Amino acid sequence: MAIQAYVALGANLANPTQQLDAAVDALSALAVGDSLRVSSYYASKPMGEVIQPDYVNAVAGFITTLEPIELLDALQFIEQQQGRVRLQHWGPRTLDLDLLLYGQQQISLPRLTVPHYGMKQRSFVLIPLADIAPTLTLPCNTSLESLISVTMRDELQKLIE
Ligand code: ROI
Repeated sequence: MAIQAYVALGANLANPTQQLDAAVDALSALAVGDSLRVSSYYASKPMGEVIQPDYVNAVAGFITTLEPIELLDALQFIEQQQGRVRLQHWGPRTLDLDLLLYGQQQISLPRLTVPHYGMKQRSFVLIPLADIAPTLTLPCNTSLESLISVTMRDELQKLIE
């Protein structure tokens, strides 16, 4: 089965833009044909209480034949290849790859919750997602467009088209 998946990318250490470029290269190997689409890159202020550098965020979408857990394993492998170490919960990282959506499936496993639990509130996920999937509807039947508020646009700064 070929499924449309969306992945959020985030980095705030060790040249974040380069981290995202390398991650996009690695993700293209998971995509069927030339199905990979990547949003603009955005600078965003860190969410959460931890004092840390600003993030660079983006979203990638692609068609994949991997099962959800296989895809999660592949994403975690890419994170590790790019030197991710988990120092602190909600702390800085070289690369974070979160599986946002896997077709219209709702998945609840010990290692994996899809749709991603925080995505509906996060400007740095919704706005890049809308770059590549403006008419998307989530599995809960909510349109992506209806989740994006005007103020969310002010929270992000577009870096690269
Ligand atoms: N804040 C921003 N702006 N972008 C992220 O990708 C991000 N990721 C996180 C936490 C620490 C919650 N904050 C973030 O994991």
